[in-house]
Amino acid sequence: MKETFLWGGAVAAHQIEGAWDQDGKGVSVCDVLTAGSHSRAREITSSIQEDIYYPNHSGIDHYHLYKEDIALFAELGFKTFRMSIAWSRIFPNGDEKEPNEKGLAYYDTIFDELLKYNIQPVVTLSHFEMPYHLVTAYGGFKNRKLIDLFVHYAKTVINRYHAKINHWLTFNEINNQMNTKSFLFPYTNSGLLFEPEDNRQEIMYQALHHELVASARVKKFVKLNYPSLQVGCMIAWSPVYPYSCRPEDLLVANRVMHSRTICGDVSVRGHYPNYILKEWEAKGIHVEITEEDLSDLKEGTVDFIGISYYVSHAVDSTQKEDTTGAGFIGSTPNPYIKSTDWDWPIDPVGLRYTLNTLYERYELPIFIVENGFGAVDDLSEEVIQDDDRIEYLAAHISEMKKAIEIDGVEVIGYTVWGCIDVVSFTTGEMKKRYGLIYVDKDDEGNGTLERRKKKSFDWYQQVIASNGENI
Ligand code: BGP
Repeated sequence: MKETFLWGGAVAAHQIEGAWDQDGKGVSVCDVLTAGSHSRAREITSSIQEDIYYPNHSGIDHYHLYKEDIALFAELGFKTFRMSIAWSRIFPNGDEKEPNEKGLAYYDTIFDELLKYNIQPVVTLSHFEMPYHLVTAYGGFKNRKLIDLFVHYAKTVINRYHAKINHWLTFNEINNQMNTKSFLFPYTNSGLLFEPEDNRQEIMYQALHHELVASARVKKFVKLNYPSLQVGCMIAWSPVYPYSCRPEDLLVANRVMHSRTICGDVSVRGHYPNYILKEWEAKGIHVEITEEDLSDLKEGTVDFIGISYYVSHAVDSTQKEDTTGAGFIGSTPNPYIKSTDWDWPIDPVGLRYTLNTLYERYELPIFIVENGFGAVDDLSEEVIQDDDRIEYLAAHISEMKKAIEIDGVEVIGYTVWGCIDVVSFTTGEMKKRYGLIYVDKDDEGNGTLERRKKKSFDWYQQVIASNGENI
């Protein structure tokens, strides 16, 4: 492992900061989301209602407790910390000309605190978050105007922080908005709310196109003004396996993988691949793409690929129903792997496979910016004995090392998702914990917010100190 390898942790603004309405921040799409659970989906309320508990309003109060949190990250030995900027702190409604200085100053404070410990911040510009006003007034990213609004926001923060941040990611898990089975991803990724009569796929592809163009324009801006900075895309990359060696299973698996590869193909190669153009033609989907868009995509290709990796899926071409809840026809439980309590398949070898397929396809550096284990912590001992989390992380890191050392894949960093307990994105729960650091807060918002090191804290500290030798 190279000495420059970026070990660290990852979070997103809306899942940790709290202080949802302080210092001029506007309402973000996550601020109107209720709490859900494994079996009950989160809901959107069209306005903030007093008698409802909104988990993202308070997060883990990192907004005020950042010094304590960053000191713990420093103790872990983090080389990097992946975080996001809440767009609604900088432009409360999203369409103002002038930014909110208090929001900008807040992130200066955070970056300076990280840099004090030589922790390099990696910033996601939009991690499932945009000002809610952009949904109600513009309909989210299906509206072409969002490209300019996003680029204006991006230029504002890049101009302000370019000397402090080297690695930038544009949209978190940009491909996940294609999950139209769930309302949550299209809503938080792209600000989309659907009417029953809507052609969801057409709207979704149009919004995705606007995001890909916005992302490319940001990269073009950086290339021109700050050429030493690195801009990456961020893709949720869960591999899809054929359930059997039946050739039809392989074809279905390949087709389902298109929902991952399309974003990589456009962001890295700078143009739409034929398979998607053919799919649109066959389905009668019309996506409005201008000549300028095409040249922006071509000129704004990314420097590296950021991925989140949690799970893998398997598809069986004879199945007509989704039996796993993974969101596509034919997906079926894989008998060779176990799952978490939230039914997320655990597949470390799939990470090695993913890194290989990505590198063979794109030959660009890969940054694993999310990987982690969501579970209920057992509080019966003074130090939380989260051996399952250690086992999960150790297995994935070990497969990543094989990809680097045996297969020759270029991986530049690894950040544990939710290195400190955060509000779960899909469920809004606190009890689905990923942290190496426990936060005393429950699903109703009660708790002292005290931070406690789990057993995995000491373990990961050793992993980093030995540069991945002691796993
Ligand atoms: C990814 C998101 C994160 C994060 C993670 C775990 O999709 O980028 O924001 O939350 O998944 O998901 P959850 O919190 O629902 O367990």
